[in-house]
Amino acid sequence: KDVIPPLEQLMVEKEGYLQKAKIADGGKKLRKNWSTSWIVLSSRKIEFYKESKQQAVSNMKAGNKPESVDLCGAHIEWAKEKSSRKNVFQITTASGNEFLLQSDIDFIILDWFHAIKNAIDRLPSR
Ligand code: I3S
Repeated sequence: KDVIPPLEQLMVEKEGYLQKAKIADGGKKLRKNWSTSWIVLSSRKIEFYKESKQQAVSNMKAGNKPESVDLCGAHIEWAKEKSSRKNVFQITTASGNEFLLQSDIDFIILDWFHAIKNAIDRLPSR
């Protein structure tokens, strides 16, 4: 029998391109490597797609899953000191994954910061 996921989990709140660098995995530091990522925010998670949305859809058909970030218990903060780039913030997950997100365009990064912060604040902190 198929399990139908709750509607709220399917609702995309925001999506678009940002620069992304994963800098830690499970608390273990990683070498910073910026790349463009298609970011999809829904109420409980963020998904990072490596390619364009169109590419992502065909990748998904091939059974490839995007990198998914559980926002429950996550933190978001501006991270000026973590990069020479402007407009960088960091998301740290409860599992110790750390991501930097960046855009040169001020209003774009501000919109993302507030959208993700609101999503985190609405969730139980665990
Ligand atoms: O924090 P870092 O180590 O200065 O970050 C830079 C490096 O990740 C660099 O790559 P290499 O480790 O291969 O040299 C990147 O090209 C830079 O973009 C990183 O610095 P910024 O300031 O752009 O985050």
